[in-house]
Amino acid sequence: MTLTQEQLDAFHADGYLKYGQVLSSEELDLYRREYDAEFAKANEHGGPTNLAARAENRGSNAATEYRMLQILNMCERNIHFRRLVYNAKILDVIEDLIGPNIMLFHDQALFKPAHHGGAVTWHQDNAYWKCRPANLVSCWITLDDVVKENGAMQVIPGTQLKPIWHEKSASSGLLLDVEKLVDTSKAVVCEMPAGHCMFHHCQTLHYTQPNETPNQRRAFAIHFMIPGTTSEHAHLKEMPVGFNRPMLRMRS
Ligand SMILES: O=C(O)CCC(=O)C(=O)O
Repeated sequence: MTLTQEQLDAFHADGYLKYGQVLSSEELDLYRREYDAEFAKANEHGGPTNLAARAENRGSNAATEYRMLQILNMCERNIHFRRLVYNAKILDVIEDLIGPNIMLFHDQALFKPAHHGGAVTWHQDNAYWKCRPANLVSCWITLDDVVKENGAMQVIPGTQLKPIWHEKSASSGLLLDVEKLVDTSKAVVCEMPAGHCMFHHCQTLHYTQPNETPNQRRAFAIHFMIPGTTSEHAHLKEMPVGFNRPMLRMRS
């Protein structure tokens, strides 16, 4: 066991765990360099996805004024990020949370540039993923110091216990912000230095605010599942092991 009983109980009660440092300063330098290089490459080839452009309920200039940039599956394009999804310190915690056999669901780099970083609106991950069993756990790693103002992760403790209905936009089919269903006075802000991480359950309601500060906010999320997990998107068939969904740890 890597987690203390207190940490385990806290995760099961609250649906998240602010953990601590996972990257040394040398690793941090490396990942920052590689992250920036991948975004530079993506910019040369049509640009990373701008999630802010999809935030329909944030006003019509969201796409031009705000950028919440995403590169999905860094592990497919960069050997260093491929290694990071196998990081033993992280997998030890994941093993305590979901068991000894661990598969990658996906990873993503989530970049809020300075001054114009877009929000990630309140949501439960599994409203998008529709996985069963709904026991996936994410590790969210900071590559910059994160405070509320530049987009630290905010969570509502205890919300992992119940899925909530996420309404879809009639025009685009995209899920809408569920802020109106959320008691945001209960939000906990996970401010952390660079190189630290927090874990959250796939039903924990979470949010990051727009970044209008002069400081960029680089983060990397790894989403873990157990083998045999199905998704409504895959017609409830088991998601197969593959290059983009490797087994990361097998003990039985
Ligand atoms: O990085 C962000 O701003 C949000 C990340 C997120 O929603 C997630 O990792 O599930």
